[in-house]
Formats: sequence, C-alpha cells, structure tokens
Amino acid sequence: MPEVSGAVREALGSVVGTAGIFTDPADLEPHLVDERGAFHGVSPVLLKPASTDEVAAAVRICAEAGVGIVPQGGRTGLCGGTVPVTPGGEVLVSLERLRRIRDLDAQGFTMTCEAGCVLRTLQEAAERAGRLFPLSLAAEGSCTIGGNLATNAGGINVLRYGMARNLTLGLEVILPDGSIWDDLGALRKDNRGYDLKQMFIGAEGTLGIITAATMELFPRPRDVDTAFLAVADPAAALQLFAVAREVAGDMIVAFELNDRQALDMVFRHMDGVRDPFPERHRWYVLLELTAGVDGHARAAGEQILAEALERGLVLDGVRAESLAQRTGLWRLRETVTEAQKHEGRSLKHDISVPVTEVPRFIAEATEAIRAHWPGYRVLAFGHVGDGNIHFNVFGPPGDDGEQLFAEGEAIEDVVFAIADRMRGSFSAEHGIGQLKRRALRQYAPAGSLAMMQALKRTLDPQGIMNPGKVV
Ligand code: FAD
Ligand code: 2HG
Ligand code: ZN
Repeated sequence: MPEVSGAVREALGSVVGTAGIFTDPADLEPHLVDERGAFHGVSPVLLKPASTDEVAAAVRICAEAGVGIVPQGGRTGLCGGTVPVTPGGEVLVSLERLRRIRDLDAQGFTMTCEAGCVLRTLQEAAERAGRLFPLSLAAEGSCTIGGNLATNAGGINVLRYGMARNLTLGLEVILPDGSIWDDLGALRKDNRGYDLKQMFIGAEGTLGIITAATMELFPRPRDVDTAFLAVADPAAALQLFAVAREVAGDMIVAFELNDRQALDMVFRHMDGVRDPFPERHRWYVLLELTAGVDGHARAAGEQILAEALERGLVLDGVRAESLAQRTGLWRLRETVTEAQKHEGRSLKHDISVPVTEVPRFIAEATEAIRAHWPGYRVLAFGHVGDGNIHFNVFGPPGDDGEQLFAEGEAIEDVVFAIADRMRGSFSAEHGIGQLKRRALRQYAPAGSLAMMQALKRTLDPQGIMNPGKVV
C-alpha cells in the first residue's frame, strides 16, 4: 500500500474543506487506538466528510492513488476494526458529521438516517415519534448506526427484534471505486435477485462505506416488566427461560445471564449500584417482558415468577416497580463491560452455541481454563436467550496482562474448540476486526473464507477498504 502523498492529502482537503481534514497528531491520536487500548496504529490524515457526496469523492481519490481507507463510527468496536495497519498508507474516514435523520415515517414504521447518527439519538427520535427503535447495547451513547451495521451489532433485544441486519430495509453505500450504491427504501418485500445490502452488513468496512440506512421501527410497548432473578446455575437459567417462553412467548425482549464475579466487579468499580438481594448468589438472570396492552407484561411476569419459584428454579427475585428501579437493575448488567476495564486486562471470547448447550459450554470451558491455567479468573455472562455467552478470562492475581496475553492464543484455542465442537461460533456479535482473523481462518465453516475472499476481490480488487481486517 503506497504512502498517502502530499498531493493526495491536498486533493482530499479540497473535497472536504478545512473543517473536514485533520493532520495534527493530537487530533488523530484518539482515532488511532481502539476502545480497549489493545491496538495502536499510525495514519497521516483523518477526514470528517459532511455528506455522502464528500465521502464518495474522497474514496475516489484514495482509489486512484491506491491508498487504504479506514471507516470509523463511534470507535466502540471490540475487535480493533477502526485501527489502521499500514503505517502511513491509510486514510481515516470518520462518519461522525453525517448525522442527519433524513426521514422518519411514523405511519410506515421506518426511519432513514445517516451513518454517523449515534444510536441513542435514533432511539430518542423514534420515541419522540411514538415509535421504538429496538437496537440497544451498553455502548449506545457513543456507537453509531453505521458502526452498528458494519458490525451487525446484537445487544440486549435480539431475542424479540433480531440483530442489526434484521432491522435494515435499505442501505446507501460508497463502493471501493467511489461510486454511490443507493439501495435506500422502505420495502419489506423485495426479491429482485440477491439481497446485496446484507453483504455490507457485518463486513466491518471491508467492502464499502455505509453512509445511510433505512431502519425498521416498532410500536412502543405500553407495559414493561423487568425482573432480576437469582438462579442456582446456567442449567436452571435455561429451564427458567423455557418457562418464560411458555408463559410469555414473544413478550420476552431480553433474557440475560450474569455471574456473581461480574456483579462483584460492578460493585467494586461502578457508582449507583446495589445488590438487590440480602444474600449472595452465584448466578442471576435479567428478564424483561413488554406488551402493547396495559398489564399484560406484568401479569406474565408474575406468573413466570410464581411457576419458577414453585419449581425451585428461582432462589430469589425482584421485579422493578418504577422506572428508577428498572434502570438500576439494568445497570447491574450494562456496566459489566466498563467494570471489567477497571479490573484489568482480559481476553474476550464472544461465543454462541445452540441455546441448549449453554450450560455445558460454560461448565466445560470454565473447567478447561481451571485445569490448564490455575488462578486465572473466568466471567461468563451475556445474551443467553440467544445462546451468546461472553466468556472472558482474566490473568492470575497481580498479572498486568503480560502473562495472560502471552497465553492468549492457547486460551482462545481451548475455548473456541469447545464452542466449535458444539457447532458454535467464536464471534457471535463482536465481529472479526484484527483480533479474530486467526480464528476466522481456523474456525469458519469450510469454504466460507474462500467465498469471502472472492467477494472481497470482486468488490475491492485493490484491497483498499479497511485493509488487514476480517479476510
Ligand atoms: P466502530 O467501532 O467505529 O467501527 C466498528 C467497525 O465498523 C470497524 O471495522 C469500522 O471500520 C467499521 N465501520 C464503522 N462505521 C462504518 C461505516 N459507516 N461504514 C462501513 N464500516 C464502518 N456489540 C454488540 O454487538 N453487542 C453488544 O451488546 C455490545 N456491547 C458493547 C458494550 C460496550 C461497553 C462496548 C464498548 C462495546 C459493545 N459492543 C457491543 C461493541 C460495539 O459497540 C459495537 O460493535 C458497535 O456496533 C460499534 O459501533 P461503532 O459506531 O462504535 O463502530
Ligand atoms: C455486552 O453484552 C457486550 O455487554 C460486551 O457485548 C461484552 O464485555 C464483554 O465482553
Ligand atoms: Zn454482548
């Protein structure tokens, strides 16, 4: 990849204007490191284009010069996808100034928004229009819809509403040659050949830059029931999940597992949190139900709790009686990632397995870590209703990450092999970025990587779109 020359920089500057180009190292610094401080890169220039046309013109210049392009949204990604890998040869393109909601059609339940819109602002805009935009994750105050689509983000409401790709009706994408592919639209049915927008969703900026999207909206629930329940183990959590589904069916929006060690980290490092129970328990479930009819979610929540207590599946439980209590219960789950950062360095494994395998996966993977690396700590929590477990490993006491990272690949191999045996995935929702490329080569289904590489070569023959990521 050639270096970004002075002439290229000048041409880019003439496209985005002085407000849209940055070359001062102090301005670039925060854009050259990932959320977790694990990856650092080098780049001579950061662009902040203000429109789709400006993004397209900038990509055309980079394509002609053969230099790399790294799209950036809120930079909350957990796999190093926004960090350049070729010193001097990649232009950073932040979408943060593309933050217009172009259209919100409350009657049609759709919203067309630009890639740099922060997820929370979209949720709030939908709310103001009396609608729900259900994509929700702990980084929602900083992550952007462009980044959510590029990583096919999951989060806490996947059970009911699906992942980012399931909420997407249309996309506008700048292709690697700088042309604009406009597939925006609010069609729920469209079988004109391949569903091409899905190629760009989850591609982490390796096939093009998403500049806008049409997203699906939903009715706002009128009744919400949130419960925090102590359970003996993940097997009991799964039995509880089955009871909850029998009683509440599609009313379930979230079924999250939390382990005590994760909770202890939250209590150690976060403000405004408290244990809802007088006694310590080993495992917890956060269950949320919503309904369009007043009282239905609460009634279902009561029945689930009654049946679960009677069958001995729940050891203790609280149900939120107010919005403040609901927020407090969610804080116990949503601050786990932040709390882990304060605790020290860790290895993240974002596993999914068939839902019924969750207890066996947690037991086997935990045992394997204990056996091979005594003294290392394991956290297992996450979106267990989707079969998605965040299985994170901390090093031995006193380790600053050095020992843990030296063992990183060996630990990954042990954990991923267990998931693989269960026909699981080593990346349920966080993607590949730079971090999981080795795993993709090893654990992608046979033939998948070759197809991905063929697609990449076809759309991006020069390999300029987010080099060194995914494939
Ligand atoms: P970035 O981090 O800026 O970018 C991510 C990738 O997408 C990069 O490869 C980048 O090059 C590419 N990209 C960004 N914008 C574009 C664009 N417009 N066009 C093309 N490519 C682009 N993820 C989940 O799935 N579920 C969770 O529950 C979850 N919880 C999280 C909680 C915390 C506290 C944190 C820090 C992260 C969490 N994440 C979660 C990961 C992260 O928030 C998501 O991956 C999010 O979707 C990334 O959005 P972003 O705007 O920050 O993207
Ligand atoms: C979550 O579910 C995120 O909170 C991050 O996906 C998980 O910290 C993690 O490993
Ligand atoms: Zn998650």
